[in-house]
Amino acid sequence: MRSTRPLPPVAVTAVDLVRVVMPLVRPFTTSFGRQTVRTVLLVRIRGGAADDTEVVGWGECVTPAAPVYSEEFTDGAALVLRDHLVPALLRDGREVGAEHVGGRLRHLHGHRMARAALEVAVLDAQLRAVDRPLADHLGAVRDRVPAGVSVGIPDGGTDALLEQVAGYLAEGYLRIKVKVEPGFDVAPVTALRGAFGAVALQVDANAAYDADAPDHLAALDALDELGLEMLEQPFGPARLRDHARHAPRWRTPVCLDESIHDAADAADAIAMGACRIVNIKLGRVGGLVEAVAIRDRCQEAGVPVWCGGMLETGIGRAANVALAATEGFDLPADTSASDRYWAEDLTEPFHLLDGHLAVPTGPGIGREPRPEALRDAEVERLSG
Ligand code: OSB
Ligand code: MG
Repeated sequence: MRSTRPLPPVAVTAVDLVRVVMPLVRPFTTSFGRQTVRTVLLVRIRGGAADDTEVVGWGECVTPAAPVYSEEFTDGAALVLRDHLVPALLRDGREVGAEHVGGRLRHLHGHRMARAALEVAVLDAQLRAVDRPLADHLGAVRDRVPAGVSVGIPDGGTDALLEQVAGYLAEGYLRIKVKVEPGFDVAPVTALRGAFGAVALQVDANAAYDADAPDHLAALDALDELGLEMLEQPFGPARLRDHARHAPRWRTPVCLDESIHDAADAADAIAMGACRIVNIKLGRVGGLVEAVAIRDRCQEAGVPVWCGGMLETGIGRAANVALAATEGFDLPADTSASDRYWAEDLTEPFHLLDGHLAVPTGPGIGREPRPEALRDAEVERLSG
């Protein structure tokens, strides 16, 4: 990270897992399934700052309830945090900094979303202890980030999609991302182009297409005619060669999401010609350190990046918005306003102002759960 001033560690007294059930304002359907609620897993770090004052830090684990987007899922994340990640973090003493999440956990494989939640919680506590905002720590170059919106496959088909997109455009979102799958792709996206003209439009297939199925390829070729900003993750996460095989035929840049777990993946994908844009989600890649490393690797290669989302509450979104405020994140992010997801966010809400979200200015991530929202939440104490 860019910060020049090193952060003092925090003396951890407790790590808690807090689960909160949050109903979405509307179902969110992708090629991998339909979600109506999010069971949000929060990591809360409690500890002492250098001057012995109490500090608390928060991180959101972005796992879905089931292993549908990647191998990770919420119950698995809770177990690996409890039995492996937190014990490894505290093994060599209770004085902990965010860099230890990379160091002391290096021998453990995978579980990047769980790891990221722990990293952000530790960093949040450290930053609060010195009264410094995360965006400053990351070297933010803007105080607001351009916001896009990711629109699920609606129960009501194309008509419902047109209505939802009209609403989001009226609210001021700067670009629209539509979820597609075989059978719901060319027709609805053509209808959107017809209805809304030259709006910034892109699609996300969440790996639903088969690179050897002629009907799937015909649909992707037809989407390529629609002037999209990008085509996100048409093929499987491990299918870099499939992306490299088909991408050169398309004018539309391919953006990879599920395929990119670290900076080396990004370098490989770019070198192979598998993508021309990278979606960076700090959960998917194991935290902010790796997210920034991917950004740097993409910048060296002249590949644009943008900040993706996983239907976060205000806790996760606060970290995303700080990341999206840094150099290189010039494309609109999947960081929408709180009311796109929740009737009531867990934190003070994020609002859309002139198509942008304001970067939090408070210490740490700049957001914390409202006490009422946590009152009935389940808490599992991991240590201390
Ligand atoms: O592929 O970008 C994705 C949500 C859950 C899982 C995967 C994805 C998404 C989104 C939502 O597109 C983005 C958001 O948080 O608004
Ligand atoms: Mg995606």
